[in-house]
Amino acid sequence: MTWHILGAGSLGSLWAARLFRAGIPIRLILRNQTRLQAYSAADGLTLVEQGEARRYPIAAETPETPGPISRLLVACKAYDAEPAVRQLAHRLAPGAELILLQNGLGSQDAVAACVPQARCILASSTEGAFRDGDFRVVFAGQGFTWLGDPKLPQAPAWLPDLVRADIPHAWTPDILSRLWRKLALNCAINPLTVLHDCRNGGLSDHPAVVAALCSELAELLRGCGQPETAAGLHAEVLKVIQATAANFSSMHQDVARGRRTEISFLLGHACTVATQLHLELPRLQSLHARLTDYLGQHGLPVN
Ligand code: NAD
Ligand code: KPL
Repeated sequence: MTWHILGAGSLGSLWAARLFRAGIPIRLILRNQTRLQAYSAADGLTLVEQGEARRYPIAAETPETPGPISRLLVACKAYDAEPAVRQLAHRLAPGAELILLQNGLGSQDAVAACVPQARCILASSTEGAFRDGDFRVVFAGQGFTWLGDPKLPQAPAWLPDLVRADIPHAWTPDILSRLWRKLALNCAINPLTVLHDCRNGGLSDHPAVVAALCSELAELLRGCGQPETAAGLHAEVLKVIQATAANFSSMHQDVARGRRTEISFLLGHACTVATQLHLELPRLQSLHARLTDYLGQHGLPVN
């Protein structure tokens, strides 16, 4: 069965190249005719691994191309996922499955609500990729992808495709815990690196602030029914700060490049859920307000 890949950016291209070279039928869905023409001119998608670039002539189309879609990998940013899927809703075949690669939380529910006829499988990935040219992606960091469906524990039939394509992954009955854990890590680290304009390791100079944030995030996690993630959060955040000390967080990189962040699906989502649960988390709320101000002052969207 053909995989359609919506979004030929960093992660979408990384998945596309590996599926394609494993002989699995795939088609890229690009935004419009202009992007399709640019893609044709580029003669395919280029993936750079360990300094070596290879081009893959993967078939591509636009959302307007007719034909049913049974398996859709949604590889857009969280803020683009719902509108991008909405324009394909009429093409989804009965029993269609969507794999949602978005970081954070909130976008997955929005997508599921606009295509109630489809099964939505959620993913949480620690793989790293970035674009260094049009339709050219660098595989920057080996990682792992957790996949799961909070509504249905049964694994999908296509997992062997990922084995063939050498995409490190596992099916988990508890994907929401994985997503909450990553969201909490991102909330404890990324906004502070933006506000202090520092690498992750720079947060070692602010131990009390990190500890206080972790305490509020742990309260939020307990409120969301994630007590195990809450218990180890502070220690894990310190471990990640140390292990990634030399790196700039993804949010810092977005801001430095003048790109829209996924704030609404990370810190924004955490604050929204806290309000829904009637939790008072003043440090989290104040961090959100400071980050929002900062983004606004730098001419970036605040949602
Ligand atoms: P990206 O910006 O590199 O790619 C997104 C692509 O989606 C872009 O090419 C964009 O043009 C395309 N797109 C948006 N709307 C579209 C539409 N309507 N039709 C067709 N294409 C459309 O983003 P990314 O870095 O690949 O991130 C995707 C998601 O994966 C994010 O939520 C991110 O947080 C998560 N993630 C990324 C990485 C990484 O290393 N890049 C790692 C883990 C998780
Ligand atoms: O995922 C991250 C990011 O930069 O987005 C880490 C490295 C965990 C920092 O929060």
